[in-house]
Amino acid sequence: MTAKAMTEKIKKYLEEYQNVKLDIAITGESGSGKSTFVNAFRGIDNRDDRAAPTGVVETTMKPEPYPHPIYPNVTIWDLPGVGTTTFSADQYLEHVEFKKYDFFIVVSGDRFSENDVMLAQEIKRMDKKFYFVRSKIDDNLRAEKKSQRNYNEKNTLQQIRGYCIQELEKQGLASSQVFLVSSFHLHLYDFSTIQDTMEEELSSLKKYALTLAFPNINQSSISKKKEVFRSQIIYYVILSAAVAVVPIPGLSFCVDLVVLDGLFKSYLIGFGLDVVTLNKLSTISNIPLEDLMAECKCTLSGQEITATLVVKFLTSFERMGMTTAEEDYSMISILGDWIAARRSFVFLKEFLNSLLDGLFDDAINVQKKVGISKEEQ
Ligand SMILES: Nc1nc2c(ncn2[C@@H]2O[C@H](COP(=O)(O)OP(=O)(O)OP(=O)(O)O)[C@@H](O)[C@H]2O)c(=O)[nH]1
Ligand SMILES: [Mg+2]
Repeated sequence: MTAKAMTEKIKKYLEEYQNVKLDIAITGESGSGKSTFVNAFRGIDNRDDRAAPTGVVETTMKPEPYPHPIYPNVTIWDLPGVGTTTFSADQYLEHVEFKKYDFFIVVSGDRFSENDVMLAQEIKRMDKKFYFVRSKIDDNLRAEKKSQRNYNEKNTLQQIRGYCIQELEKQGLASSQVFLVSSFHLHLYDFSTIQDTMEEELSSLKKYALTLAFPNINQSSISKKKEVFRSQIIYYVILSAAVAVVPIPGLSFCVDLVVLDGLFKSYLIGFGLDVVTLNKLSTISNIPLEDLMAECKCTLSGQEITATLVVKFLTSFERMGMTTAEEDYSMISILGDWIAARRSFVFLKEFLNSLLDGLFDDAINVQKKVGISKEEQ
């Protein structure tokens, strides 16, 4: 296979991953916190222009699509609660075109209603997945803390969970799993377990979409992103080294800067380390941008990616010591068209792995800084 044919094949393969559609439907009674959950899931504050309207609003009667701001192939749908329509559960599912969703999340801010249960049963009958989310947990814990002398968060959470499961059982839905969530503090309680549970039930393409779109709330969600990026390094190395023709002053070999520029941007955005996200995070958390930047050790974090910066970064990495790998070049059996790329191939592979490690550490440190300050409030 020629280098050109190989790169075409890889581009197609990567595009398939980038374009896979994931549609998540959020439903539940009026006022249960659906729209707030939709926004939180998309990493958007309720006050953001792109946010689903929340609070005292006229309830919409049809599903509203909210594309993920970074990965528009992932859409979170804000559905009207079945109780706010005149439909029965089966009519409702037809009305919202249930077939197009990969799964449903039924949100309740209090107890799960008869409507919620009927809907879940109907979703199950249609061979679709659903998850119960009990929202506004922060409110419950706050109230409980004020009224209980021997307050214990863990016990209170267990009580709420037990109560929800019991209620669902009473209404005919045995062995349901209920996730306790605060849409204002996704890093607390059960939100991260939702990711693990959903992933188990998705195909590898859709799992990929969910991993990238899932908010960066803790070490696990960020680490999953790193693994997704890492699994694709080899393809980007081939893309940027196989047919690279641009000699770069200061670098001992050629690479395709356009490919690397795009890749670096996608890493920064994925880890929440791009300029826009860090600025937003600073505003929401009330932590000065300089303090967030102080958590970042990687030269690229919080920077506008430009060709100049990419070259600067590559040359500094090469200068730092890629000398010992020289002998390893002979190990790579790349023939014909590929000969010219051997050096850049080895370098880029090591470089991208190291970059991901650095960005991962920065993302965790920024997250810790923001997470801790949220809990202190
Ligand atoms: N404390 C707390 N408040 C929440 C949470 N989720 C939602 N709320 C509040 O609950 C109220 C209703 O939230 P919405 O997201 O508008 O609820 P909805 O289900 O979309 O309501 P409708 O569109 O009218 O059906 C708002 O004032 C939210 O701020 C949460 O996790 N914690
Ligand atoms: Mg709403």
